[in-house]
Amino acid sequence: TWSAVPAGPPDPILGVTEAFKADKDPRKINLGVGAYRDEQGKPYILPSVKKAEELVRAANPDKEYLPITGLPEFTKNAALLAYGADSQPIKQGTVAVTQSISGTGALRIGGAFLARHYPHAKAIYLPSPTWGNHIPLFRDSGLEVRHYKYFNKETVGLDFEGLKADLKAAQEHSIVLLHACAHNPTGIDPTPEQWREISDIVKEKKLFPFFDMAYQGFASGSTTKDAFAVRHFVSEGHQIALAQSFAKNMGLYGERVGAFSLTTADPEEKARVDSQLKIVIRPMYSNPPIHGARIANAILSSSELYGQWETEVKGMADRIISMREKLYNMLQKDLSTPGEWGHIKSQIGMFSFTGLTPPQTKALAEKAHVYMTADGRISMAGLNSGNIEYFAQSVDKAVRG
Ligand code: PLP
Ligand code: TYF
Repeated sequence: TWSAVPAGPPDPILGVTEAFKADKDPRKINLGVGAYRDEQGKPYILPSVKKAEELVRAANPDKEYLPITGLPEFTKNAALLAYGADSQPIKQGTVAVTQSISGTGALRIGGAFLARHYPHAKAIYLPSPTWGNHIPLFRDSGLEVRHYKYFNKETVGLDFEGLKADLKAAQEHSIVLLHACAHNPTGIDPTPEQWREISDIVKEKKLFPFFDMAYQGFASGSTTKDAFAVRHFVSEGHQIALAQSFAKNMGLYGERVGAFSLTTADPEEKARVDSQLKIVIRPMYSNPPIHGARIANAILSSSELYGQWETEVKGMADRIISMREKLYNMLQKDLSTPGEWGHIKSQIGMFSFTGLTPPQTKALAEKAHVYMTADGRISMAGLNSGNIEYFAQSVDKAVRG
């Protein structure tokens, strides 16, 4: 029956982990997948998450099905975290929100909803480059995927002129996907001033902004600062779509906690959109998992746990920032590695786009047992004081060839 099914390629990101696992060298380092590691290189369960989980367990809750759109207290609090208590749609009760299977599931609900109900051309513009999964995800949702310029190879920075030109040339009413903060894979975000300009262009061209916020709190250490772009667009009167993930900022990766929301014109429109979100979700997976949403909600609904969580997110962000500083000093100053390495310090979030070439990343894997994606992206969280020196020396050797 399946004789005509061709073997598919491995996932470019998750495939790196496979290669890492197969390597038996004790010096090996995995900088492929974007998952936080602590100073010992171990997965990190946030103490606030542990406490929240204890609270959930102590309440001895049942395991009944959630409603189609998930745990209502959780989705209310998730929207509040993203939009802020002062936002008009929150105050007016016009945010249509549903729980989702983490950020990926939120994007997919959004893609499916737009493919079915967006009244204009079903084209979505993605930044180039973008998170690899965006492309098949939106294509499989039934949207036509297009691209806008984002990265400037020469400056290892934002190609802001290219971005503006591409958005200005985009077909009116197209959908435009924006990484809310900590752009994956480049680690380069627009400045607040640039976000204001982007918002103006999006308005002028009547584009529909779809924000992917997978790293709120993780970029700067502040959930408020990282929500700037989303909140600015909303305050400028844009209606937006928003995908939220609690994988990184709460370390709830495998629990699959997320939310998808749309801001609507009024409560009556919200009710209609809510009803159609249910109709999109019901035949996909019926209803979302309950445990992680309870944990996230225990944190978001308690001022004490919330405060602790904010400190812990900042701790993760700060450790990554200190690794950037160290790596920059080692390459630029101690080793005088050929090239300019300032971008390692200025980039933000989970990743650094190093500028290493595919042959160099291949050599790093084969000769130094250092694993990263072929585009030269490294997960900064995979570095710690125990392996950063070996990493810097290996990069130095690879660059010198
Ligand atoms: N969007 C971006 C830009 C990401 O980097 C990620 C995870 O790496 C996601 C969405 C979704 O991740 P998850 O489905 O685990 O929340
Ligand atoms: O490292 C990245 O960019 C992500 C990580 O279900 C990831 O691809 C891994 C698994 C998953 C979602 C994201």
